[in-house]
Amino acid sequence: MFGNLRDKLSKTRSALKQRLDSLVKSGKPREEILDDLAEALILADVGVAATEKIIASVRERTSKTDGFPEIREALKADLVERLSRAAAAPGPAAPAGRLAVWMIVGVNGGGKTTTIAKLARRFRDEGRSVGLAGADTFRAAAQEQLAVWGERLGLDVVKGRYGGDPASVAFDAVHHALRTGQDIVLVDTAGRVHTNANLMQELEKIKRVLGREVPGAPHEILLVLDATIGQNALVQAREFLKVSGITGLALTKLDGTAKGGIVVAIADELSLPIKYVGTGEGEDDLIDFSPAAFVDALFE
Ligand SMILES: Nc1nc2c(ncn2[C@@H]2O[C@H](COP(=O)(O)OP(=O)(O)OP(=O)(O)O)[C@@H](O)[C@H]2O)c(=O)[nH]1
Ligand SMILES: [Mg+2]
Repeated sequence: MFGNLRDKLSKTRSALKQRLDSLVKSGKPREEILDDLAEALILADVGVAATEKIIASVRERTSKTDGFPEIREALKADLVERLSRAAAAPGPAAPAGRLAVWMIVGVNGGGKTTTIAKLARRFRDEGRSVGLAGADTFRAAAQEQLAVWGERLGLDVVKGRYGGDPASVAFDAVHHALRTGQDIVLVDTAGRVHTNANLMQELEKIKRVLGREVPGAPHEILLVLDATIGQNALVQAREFLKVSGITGLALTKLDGTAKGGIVVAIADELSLPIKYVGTGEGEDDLIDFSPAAFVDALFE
């Protein structure tokens, strides 16, 4: 899994590595190294705010040395701690032996439906009975896309009518799950409706209906963010934080970007745990996020 992540992060890694390697050879004084390091982090999309904090921390940790290897180790240690703080936030209570309901939210094209397929495949392989709910009724093709995944994975999909009420699809899906003894239902949602305000209202309504029908539901609300859009992912995240009760993040398309530093920016700014990382379009391209493995994969 670690090797896989390392391969998938090759674009980010090689961009960062090039800059760090040139620092090693440069023999520059400490202050210049720290300046260059800040620039490298910003170019990797760590963002200005997080970069300033990281550099301050590296400065403190290495106050007695000029050596680049020490600075590099201090950087790695800071990143692991920074990412771990977000990862350590408490997760949702898992209802043992009862139906679990997860809602997946995020901007259109971010990777919600694909992430649902990946999660479904994983839960199915663990022996859990999984249902899918197509509560994205805004886009005509959305139901079809989920249905294709359902067929491929051999799972029931409760679909809605194009233009229909997404909350009623969620209602139908949980009742189908309760009737058939499913263990977990993954609810796909729209990434775009007529306005953002409508979308947030719609998501709140789905949430409300789920909570009314199943105690404690939704047990997890995963916000899916596309890592390739860099700092815009943060802008999108702030918008979705208007939906109350988001329990964690899934960052997608880490395989396709040279700017994996966005992971650090997101962890630093949002106090939400990064739970999953998407590393491809396939159903098994999903990794549990681990701060240490991520940082190792970046610097290996
Ligand atoms: N390379 C790569 N592509 C991904 C990943 N996750 C999703 N994609 C691709 O991104 C595109 C959009 O993914 P979807 O899952 O349809 O996104 P969505 O959020 O459901 O989009 P809407 O239904 O329009 O709101 C598809 O082409 C996916 O194959 C990933 O981790 N890596
Ligand atoms: Mg979708």
